[in-house]
Amino acid sequence: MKDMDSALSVAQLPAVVDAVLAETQFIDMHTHLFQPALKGLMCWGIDELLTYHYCEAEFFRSAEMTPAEYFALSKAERADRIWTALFVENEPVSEATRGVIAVLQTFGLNPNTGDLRQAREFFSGRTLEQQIEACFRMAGISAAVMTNDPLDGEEAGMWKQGVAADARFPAVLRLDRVLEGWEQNYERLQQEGYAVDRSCGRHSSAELRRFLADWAKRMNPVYMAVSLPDNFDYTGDEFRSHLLREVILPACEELDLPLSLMIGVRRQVNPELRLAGDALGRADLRSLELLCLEYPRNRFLVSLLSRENQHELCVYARKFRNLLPFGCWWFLNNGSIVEEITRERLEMLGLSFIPQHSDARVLEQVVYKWRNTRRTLAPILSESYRLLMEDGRAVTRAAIERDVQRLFRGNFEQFVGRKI
Ligand code: RAT
Ligand code: ZN
Repeated sequence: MKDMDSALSVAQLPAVVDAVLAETQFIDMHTHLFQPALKGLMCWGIDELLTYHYCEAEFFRSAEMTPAEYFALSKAERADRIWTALFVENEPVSEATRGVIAVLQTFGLNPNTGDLRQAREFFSGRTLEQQIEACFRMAGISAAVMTNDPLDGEEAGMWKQGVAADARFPAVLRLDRVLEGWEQNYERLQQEGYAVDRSCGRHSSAELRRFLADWAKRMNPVYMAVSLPDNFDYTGDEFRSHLLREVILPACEELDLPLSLMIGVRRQVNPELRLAGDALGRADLRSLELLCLEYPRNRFLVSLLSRENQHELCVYARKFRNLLPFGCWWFLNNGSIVEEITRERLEMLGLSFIPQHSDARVLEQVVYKWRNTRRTLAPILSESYRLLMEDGRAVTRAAIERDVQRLFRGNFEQFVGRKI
């Protein structure tokens, strides 16, 4: 028998699982990174890493400075303040701050320094292309799926001039400004030649579908996406339910695109903190149930922000094959919680889910975020195979490879109907 096909012993499991996780190129199916052709949108380098809003939220807990004072500073000054408060005057033990240390170490930079001179010098000597190549290689990813907003003036302008596809960065048509900000945005659509009105009646809905079809043609997205609040209620007669029913779901069906629903965010509970000012709440998943039931020809990629919703999500995924749970999103992306959620999903769904996405906003974050994911996942997978072996099944390296491929590539590719 070949090595790949021979049954592993329990003692061999951890090393084989580690190796397979390390060798498999993952698809990062939700990020806020941008392909280089979308000039100036990709964030990278030490100042961006330090001013990541996950770090900013922690900064305001440790520093005297008010948010207003902080946001009046330049980006480099903000990064300096965060470095001093969270990395010099404290040990950076949180997930987000430890991530910065991991990035510095990966690029051979001193993580114990009092200032950012060495790091700044290093990053300013790199090109974006070099950095993409290095980060993808070190993160073990082959693609980072973008988040593309057709109503962001700067980004939309570039798409309209034509952006050549970049296989490393598949696009996603993000609909928050359409679905959550209709009142503020419908006039923009009018200016662009779509005959929509405020109440989005019948003719207007058709025009909005035309808008989505035009953008889908431009971006060739792998899915459409929207984030929704904890109190999202599809069962009632909310305006956003009307838009979903009349516009978004029919458009997704017609264009054969899944819809990603990220539910549970409470935007701007503390507006002073800007991007760091959002919180979360537990959602009522009856709305999700209804969507999956009423739209069997639509496919839903779903991530929920509340830890308390995770078990229910698994139960719903067992009822509806058009629902694919993904990732441990934002406030859930911490080792202890990822571990709990992933165990639960493996126990309830087998291999039919996507364990994680990075949500990276800064290029180098893919390095530490995927390192953390592999580190957390390795013992969980080993333990699942150990139990399986104890219960009588022979497990081979080839089987583990097939499973890891499915979790981190195959499930996504199959759901979006495209090879990435
Ligand atoms: O995780 C984040 O960075 C959040 O600010 C959000 O962008 C969230 O991931 C989202 O996609 O809405
Ligand atoms: Zn995101």
